[in-house]
Amino acid sequence: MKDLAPLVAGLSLSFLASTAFAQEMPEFVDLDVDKDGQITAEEAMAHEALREAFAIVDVDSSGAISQEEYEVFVKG
Ligand SMILES: [Ca+2]
Repeated sequence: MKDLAPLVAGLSLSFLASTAFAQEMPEFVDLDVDKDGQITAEEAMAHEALREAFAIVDVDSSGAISQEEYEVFVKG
């Protein structure tokens, strides 16, 4: 089972990294200031990481991030 050690260590590390990242992200409802169910580019300006990733998170290029798109971004 010795051969699995690097793999397990790698998985633990990526789990920790994703957990730390998730903790830095606000809730969807906190970013959706006007509560219309979408985070617009303007609303995304409030969060640096989201602002930078906006085009990637907005998977369907609708110009706004849906709750579903946001969950994918935060939780992977
Ligand atoms: Ca909104």
